[in-house]
Amino acid sequence: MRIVLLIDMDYFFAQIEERENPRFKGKPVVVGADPQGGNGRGVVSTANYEARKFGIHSALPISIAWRKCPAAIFLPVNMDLYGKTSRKIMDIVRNFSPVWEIVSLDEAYLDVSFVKNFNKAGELATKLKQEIFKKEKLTSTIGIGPNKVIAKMAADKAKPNGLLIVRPSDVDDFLNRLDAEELPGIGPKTAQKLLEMGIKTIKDIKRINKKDLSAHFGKAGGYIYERARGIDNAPVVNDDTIKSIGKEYTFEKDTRDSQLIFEIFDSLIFEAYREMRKEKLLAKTVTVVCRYADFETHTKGKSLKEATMDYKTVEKLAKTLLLKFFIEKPKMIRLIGIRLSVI
Ligand code: TTP
Ligand code: MG
Ligand code: MG
Repeated sequence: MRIVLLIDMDYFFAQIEERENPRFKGKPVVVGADPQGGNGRGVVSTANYEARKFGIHSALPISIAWRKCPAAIFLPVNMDLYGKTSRKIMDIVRNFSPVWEIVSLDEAYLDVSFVKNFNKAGELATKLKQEIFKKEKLTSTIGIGPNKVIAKMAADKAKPNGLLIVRPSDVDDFLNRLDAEELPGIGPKTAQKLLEMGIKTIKDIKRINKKDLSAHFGKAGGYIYERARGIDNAPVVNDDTIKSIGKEYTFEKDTRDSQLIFEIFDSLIFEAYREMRKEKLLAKTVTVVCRYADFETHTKGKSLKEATMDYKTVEKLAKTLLLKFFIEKPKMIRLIGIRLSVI
């Protein structure tokens, strides 16, 4: 059984502005393009909940936001500050599970299956919310479910400053009470098409078979079919794990036998290369690791000018790096490894 957690910061850009300027609290705040007295041409990045009461939301033309609430506090986007704050938050988030996936500046998934039950996951979530609030003075919302889609939907329902746990046994009830367009992947266009088919709720979607959904919506139809039933097998994966591939080998006996070492190394390069190919990735950086008999461990890496999938190029660079270890220290070798990374 999987337990997936989704954390999303509340009205992120606007909340940071409130934190920096406490006098904004309780007033409508809109972060985005310059409204220019109603003639501005850009859009709203986000608005705090007070401003949302006036119908102001992300992506709304700033001129319309101005008309809806000219008295709101309109602020420009301070991306440096939001980026810095995001990095600090994500440093906290990553400490709560080894399996994390950052989705955007204010949003991340954690696979917390290791806690074994949903109550414990809830306790972990409360701690995470508290730690972010203590260190960054910002509120967040967390959704917990048996997969990413349910976790995301739970967070959407619990906003702001909330925590909602949807246990596997609650999934059907949870979904049956929602409208079709609340299912991630169903945008306004798809929702409109569904409405024309007489489908308004997620419960209604389940009346249509997979073939018909696919006929209407192509590949998305299959996802809609599964998600309406609470099925989503997508793993929580961080970019680092997927974007680099490493292979290593520990010798049965510590050795300096160059023939043996380079023979093993050949097969490590080949295996890593083959996996890169399978993932359709290009190698940009080659890193070689060497652990000596006394466990002293060193790595040497070098980036190519351009990412490549040319075997000879990768092999040549990897072997040059390994050779350096050989020359540098006359110690016995315990382990060698190679890592190919896309950046
Ligand atoms: P969201 O998490 O979608 O929204 P939010 O944090 O402002 O509000 P909520 O409480 O509903 O989560 O987006 C995070 C930030 O990304 C948001 O503060 C501003 C930025 N953003 C844009 O600049 N444009 C957009 O269209 C959206 C959706 C977000
Ligand atoms: Mg948010
Ligand atoms: Mg978000």
